[in-house]
Amino acid sequence: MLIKIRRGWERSNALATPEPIFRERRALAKLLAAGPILAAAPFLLSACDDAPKVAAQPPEVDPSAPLYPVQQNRRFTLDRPVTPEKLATSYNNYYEFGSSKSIVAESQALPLRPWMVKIDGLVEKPMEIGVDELLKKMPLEERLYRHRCVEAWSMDVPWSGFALKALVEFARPSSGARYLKMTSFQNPDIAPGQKSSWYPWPYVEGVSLPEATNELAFIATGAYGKPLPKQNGAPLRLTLPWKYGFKSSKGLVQFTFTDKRPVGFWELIQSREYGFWANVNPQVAHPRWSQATERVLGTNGRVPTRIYNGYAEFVAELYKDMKKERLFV
Ligand SMILES: Nc1nc2c(c(=O)[nH]1)N[C@H]1C(S)=C(S)[C@@H](COP(=O)(O)O)O[C@H]1N2
Ligand SMILES: [Mo]
Repeated sequence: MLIKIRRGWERSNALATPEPIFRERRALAKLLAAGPILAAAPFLLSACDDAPKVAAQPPEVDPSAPLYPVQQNRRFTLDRPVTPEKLATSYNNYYEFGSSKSIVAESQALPLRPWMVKIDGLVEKPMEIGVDELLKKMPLEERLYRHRCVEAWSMDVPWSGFALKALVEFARPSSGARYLKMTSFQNPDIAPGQKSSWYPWPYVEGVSLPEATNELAFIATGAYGKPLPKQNGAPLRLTLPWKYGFKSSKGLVQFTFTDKRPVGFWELIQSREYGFWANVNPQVAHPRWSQATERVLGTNGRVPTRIYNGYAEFVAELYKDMKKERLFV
């Protein structure tokens, strides 16, 4: 008898939107659709029993929760398993909340609403738009992407969100725009890392316009079939899977179209080690370590790193006439 054994990536596809999550989210969507009174009902009821007569605090509900899960776009899939959710959402880089990998607790202080997004610079009409309004206008989908940190670890994540290209089209840049600069939130009152004036806050990153409109460039608004956790960059997080992870900014509040190449947060600190292009290349070592291999979160041992992190067919064309640029730092 022929027994079909599922390959690793098929299993990971199934894992991307597990059925229990589907059901849970649908139930929540119904509850929220019933209006604020019903949604708050479980908490009101608890005031009628013998519990202390202090109004119970309802848990913070992300108003975007009913949007998820979204349909997976199978053009973007993986040849290795999805990283366990627990790992991808607890091993983080988010210097606003500290320089260790454990910033989950600290990042919960970030208020997600109201969250205003500025679109400005060389555009037809500068604007400011609330994130929920923006989400309504963007075509949400799920994509499975690799993520390769410049520190030589990697993970594989089912992101939800929209193509950065859709936001560029919505912004209607003028003909002089050549770069897109993206700025993260600044609020030292809640982000302890931002109290250190040694860092050039806020976190800034940028891409060329051809990169921004490449189909791979993505804004993550969710992960694992749910709204994005704060520690992973909610409510808006850039995802550029062919570049080192520091290019994928979290907590975005501003998209500025410009004719000048933006200088990134890490580039400003140490341009010898962190450049503008920062494309993944196993043959170009970081000044202090090799980039030939990577540690995949949740596995033992190391695997070879791939040129453009495995996405050469999507992006190599972008750089064919740029031999003089430092493309891989
Ligand atoms: N605003 C902001 N964005 C950021 C960072 C940061 O410190 N601040 N770290 C970057 C780095 S180095 C990496 S590897 C990824 C980590 O994303 P993760 O925590 O979801 O794995 O976020 C990137 N985006
Ligand atoms: Mo990173």
